Amino acid sequence: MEAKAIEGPTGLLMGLLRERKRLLVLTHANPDPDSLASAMGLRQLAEHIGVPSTFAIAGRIMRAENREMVRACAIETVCQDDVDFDAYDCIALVDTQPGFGHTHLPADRDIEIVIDHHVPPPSDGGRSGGFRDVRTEIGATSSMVTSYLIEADVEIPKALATALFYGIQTDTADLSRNSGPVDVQAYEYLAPLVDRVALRKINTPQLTPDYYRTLREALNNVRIYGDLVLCSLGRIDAPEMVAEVADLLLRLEGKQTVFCGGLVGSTYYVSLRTELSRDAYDMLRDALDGEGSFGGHGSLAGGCVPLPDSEPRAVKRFERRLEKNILDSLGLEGTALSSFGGGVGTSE
Ligand SMILES: [Mn+2]
Repeated sequence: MEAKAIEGPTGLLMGLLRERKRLLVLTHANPDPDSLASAMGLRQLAEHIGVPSTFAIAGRIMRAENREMVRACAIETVCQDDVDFDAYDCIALVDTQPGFGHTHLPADRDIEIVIDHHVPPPSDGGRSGGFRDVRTEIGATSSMVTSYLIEADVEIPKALATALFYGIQTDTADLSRNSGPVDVQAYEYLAPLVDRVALRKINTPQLTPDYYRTLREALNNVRIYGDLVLCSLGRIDAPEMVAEVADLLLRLEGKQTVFCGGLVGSTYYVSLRTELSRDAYDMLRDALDGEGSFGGHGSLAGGCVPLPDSEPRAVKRFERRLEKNILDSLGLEGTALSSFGGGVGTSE
């Protein structure tokens, strides 16, 4: 009996993969659960077709949850610097697109497969070709990859189901934000396949003393203006920490917007969370005022600015400028400054 032809993006992607010998899967420099799971899922699809593949990452996986995910789901990665790109006749990019600042790609190679849910950058440098599936109405790339696997009738092992499920969970806050029907369908399909014990371990990993030291530092440096919370983490090991602390501070009673920043090497990372009706992307663009690169939508945004001088005084100057831009853009100039302990001055 002849197999039913698969239509839409899944059919196109499978058609392309069938004509390739070896696939290299890449993502952005600081892989998050959605990107890790998407890469793993795409490799499963390639394997189903008989195409061997490799997943390479340019940065490091730092966040404790993500490291536990890599361990618990047995996600195989290699360092992108060690990859011989000529050994692959097909390159895929998941959860990001050519042209994003945090995405490092080999020079002179087309990215044949692009699967993502972020708003495209102003230019991709003419580098994507072949298969491009970018749908901004979808909450997680993992949902898109799951839909390919469902349509292609590929078996999803426990570890992969757990990874994809966690990818959707983290990018959509359990389907509570930025999500649509494709996310719901994938989430419900995966739910019975998930390794619940592994998932709990990923959600509550062991944390290092450094983590608590950074957190203490962060909490000592909270600056509150009205319903806005600003927090400077100083020098940190992992960019993910700014997002994590931002999430934590957004839960502070009566607060609606959080900006959190920290220095990794000589790059200043910022993370923004808001419950206001204004788009987080627009707010971060105003705050950075033309510096660095950034992305986001809805209630979340993040970005980074390479600093020419990362000496403490220069960083302080940069933070003061950022703070002024944020206060200006939110109309909070002159508002009293306070911390957890009460008033400590004004913004002027
Ligand atoms: Mn994502």
